Amino acid sequence: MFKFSLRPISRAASSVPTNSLKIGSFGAMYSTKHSHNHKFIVTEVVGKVGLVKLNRPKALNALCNQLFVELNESLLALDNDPKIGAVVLTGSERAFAAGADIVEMKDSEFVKNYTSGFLSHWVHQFEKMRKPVIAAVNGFALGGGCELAMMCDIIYAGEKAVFGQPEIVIGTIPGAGGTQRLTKAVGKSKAMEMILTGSINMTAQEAYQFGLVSSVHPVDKVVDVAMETAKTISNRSMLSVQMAKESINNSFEVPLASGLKMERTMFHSTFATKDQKEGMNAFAEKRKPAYKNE
Ligand code: CO8
Repeated sequence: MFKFSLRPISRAASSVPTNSLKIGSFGAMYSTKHSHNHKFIVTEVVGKVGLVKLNRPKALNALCNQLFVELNESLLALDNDPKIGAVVLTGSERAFAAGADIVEMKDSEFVKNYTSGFLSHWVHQFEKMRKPVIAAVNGFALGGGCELAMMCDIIYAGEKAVFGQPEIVIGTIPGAGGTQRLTKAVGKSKAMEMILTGSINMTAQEAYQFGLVSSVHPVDKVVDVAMETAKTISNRSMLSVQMAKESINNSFEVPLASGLKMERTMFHSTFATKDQKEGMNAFAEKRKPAYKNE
């Protein structure tokens, strides 16, 4: 069974001092306060934003077990860090992720998959994330890579991004949300077409037209855009952000009346926070709110 230990980013970072680090060719130098290098991911903290980059270039960021162990470790640390408001997840310009590692899983058997809960422990941390995660997708987002992007709360695409669920080509089907989240995002007909043919041909523009991604940007700008959105979110009340995220995600789980009821209860709850008082008083006093996440 998969296990990972929590290593706070800030503590781990002290052994890897980085003043200024350019990741890929984003076109921007990010000042970093913290940095923690794993084998297959690179994590930075920029202000209140955690930036996690998948870093397995030779295999187009194919999602192997070790990569997911590291990703989960990093996400857990960021989710538990009170100084972090949002997370950006990205890959390289060539690939966000080309899917689960086919070589690693090709000899796996049903009994082992079933008893070990294969995949569920990979995605568990994502599904528990309280803080928003924004995907900045360049290049291939295929199979588990497309599913990983769809686990995020917002997706931005670089103009050469390609989305697809090609599992059917290799004799299997999507296993981490492709048949569910993709269908909800793009509708039945498009999801059927993508999943049943396995074609790797949904362009960034098409993904935008179908509502899979929020917007499309030049390749070297998409991470900057994601970082900017993450920064904006990080300056809101974290309480309100997390309640809003929870309420939106709840809409996928429950009938409308239940969703509206939960939303209203959450809305009422915000009036128990100091941040609500601060936000509304700041508006009335024509100043910027200074949230304390209380
Ligand atoms: N697994 C393992 N290795 C991969 C993968 C992969 N998914 N994708 C690419 N690679 C490796 C290639 O084997 C190659 O390695 P090497 O240089 O050692 O031969 C290297 O990456 C570069 O790939 P290519 O030479 O093939 O590069 P091309 O530009 O010619 O083609 C493609 C790029 C089109 C992306 C092609 O590599 C491809 O089709 N890859 C497989 C895509 C795929 O089928 N993905 C779905 C996998 S199944 C899956 O994801 C199930 C989801 C389970 C849930 C996951 C949890 C989130």
